[in-house]
Amino acid sequence: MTDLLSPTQLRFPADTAEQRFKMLIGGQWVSGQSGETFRCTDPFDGRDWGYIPIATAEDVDRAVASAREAFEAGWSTALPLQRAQLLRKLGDLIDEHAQEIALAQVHENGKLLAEMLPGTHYLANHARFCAGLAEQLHGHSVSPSVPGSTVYSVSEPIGVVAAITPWNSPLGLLGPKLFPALAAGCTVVVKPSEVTPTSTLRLAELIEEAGFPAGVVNVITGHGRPAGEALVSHPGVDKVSFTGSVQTGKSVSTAAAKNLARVSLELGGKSPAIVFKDADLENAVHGVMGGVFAATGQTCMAASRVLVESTVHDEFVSLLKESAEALRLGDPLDEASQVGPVAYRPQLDKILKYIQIGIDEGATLVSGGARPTDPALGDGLFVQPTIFTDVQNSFRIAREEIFGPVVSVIRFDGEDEAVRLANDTDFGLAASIWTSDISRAHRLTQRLRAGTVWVNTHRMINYTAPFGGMKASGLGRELGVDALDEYSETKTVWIDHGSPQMFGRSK
Ligand code: TXE
Repeated sequence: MTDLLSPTQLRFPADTAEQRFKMLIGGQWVSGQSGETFRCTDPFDGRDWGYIPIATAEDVDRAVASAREAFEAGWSTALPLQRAQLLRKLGDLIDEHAQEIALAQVHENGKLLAEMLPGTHYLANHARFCAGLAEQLHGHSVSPSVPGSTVYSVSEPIGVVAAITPWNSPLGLLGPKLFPALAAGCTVVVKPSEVTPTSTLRLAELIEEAGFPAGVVNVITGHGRPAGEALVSHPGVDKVSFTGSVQTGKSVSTAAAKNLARVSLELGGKSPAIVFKDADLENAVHGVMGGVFAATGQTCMAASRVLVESTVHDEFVSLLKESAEALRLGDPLDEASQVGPVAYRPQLDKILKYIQIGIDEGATLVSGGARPTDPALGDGLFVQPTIFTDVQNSFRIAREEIFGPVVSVIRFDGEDEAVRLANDTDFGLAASIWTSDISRAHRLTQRLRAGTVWVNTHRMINYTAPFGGMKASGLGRELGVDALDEYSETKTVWIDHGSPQMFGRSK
């Protein structure tokens, strides 16, 4: 599909710059109570496009009230088949409109079209997977240790869900919240990142076209404050599902706790890739490159700490440097590009600041470390793939999430030291082990404190497999069958067979 069109043809037409987007509240497309807007900026060509409404606390109130009404008006008790049919239809519509949905994300955050297009078909498959889950909502039959009762549990939807999403993969990270919530019978208010709101609004049009009843899905746009904060602290919200930074995750969690709303959090990481001397080194280099430089390093599971066994350290670093320097930075619409720009200016500034911190801490800058000078990249928000060696695990560049194409290489000797360094982090999202020793692989998967452990791969994810973090990387699990639990409450039913009551009628 894409190879028929050149990057120039794929750029947004000029009139998109003036497009006025609306929010979806209770089945109505609205501009918001204040009428105020903000703009999106394409990180490759720097062009401002679109006017996006800034939701006020009143807009949030209306969205939550609409979600509650839709929940009670029938969505929570709709037949599983009805919910499944709508999710399947949505999956088909996403496939049909894959190119425009992928393009909207590329213009929002600069991710490669070559990654976003398959990512959009994956999103469609994820919707269909959750359609299947809608028809698999089971309870349990219980055998109580008391006589004369039949006891069973049923799964019921939690209620109104607030879904707060970040900018690095706006729809790829919304699907894991939205689809299982809808499958479970919840209604949803989505607040996408202010950096990437339009792809979510486009998805909302498809949700409407698929035939979801008004109010089942609402989208409000705006910044963390006031829109996001008003939503997560709203007493009408039963569950908050958040993906973003640790700092914001803590404040979201505190706000939700005031209403005793349930919370799940998918936060950051500082995921180690552990390369042993018995690994296929070339394969490990390619895996680490994909782990840390794909998506310009802006992924929660980035292989940002690479632990390499001393005896193969120098060979590994030289292969990594050679491969990193051969990466093609370029227009995200061009199929030949391998690394796109950073999503937005503050993130670029943050990455450059951390590179300076690494230099000041005494790490050795082996490759990259600056913005590229290639005139073909124009003013795009690019940064060179950057490799630091001689990094101590105590350095800030080894402990804090940079969220960019920056990798810290750390030496180790033997399995015990590898495990100690890998687990010596506040985070616990993911880890990868690179080895050809199957026994070692099994031993280490048990010893690593991370929600996902890969062997001889990194950054693999699929809607069938649970994903989430230990320690500061979050709370709860997304994806897989487990995701339904995040949006369900268990109700236990006791049916007495007619035994005498404790304070029964006296004879
Ligand atoms: O995140 P925020 P930002 C990390 C990454 C990045 C850093 C900052 O290290 O450099 O976070 O990114 C909404 N109440 N990750 O500033 O602030 C906000 O509008 C309710 C890791 O974008 O966490 C957006 O929709 N909502 C990560 C969302 O929260 C609030 C993905 C995320 O914003 C809010 C993104 C508030 N008080 C960033 N304040 C990952 N785990 O993949 C903000 N928001």
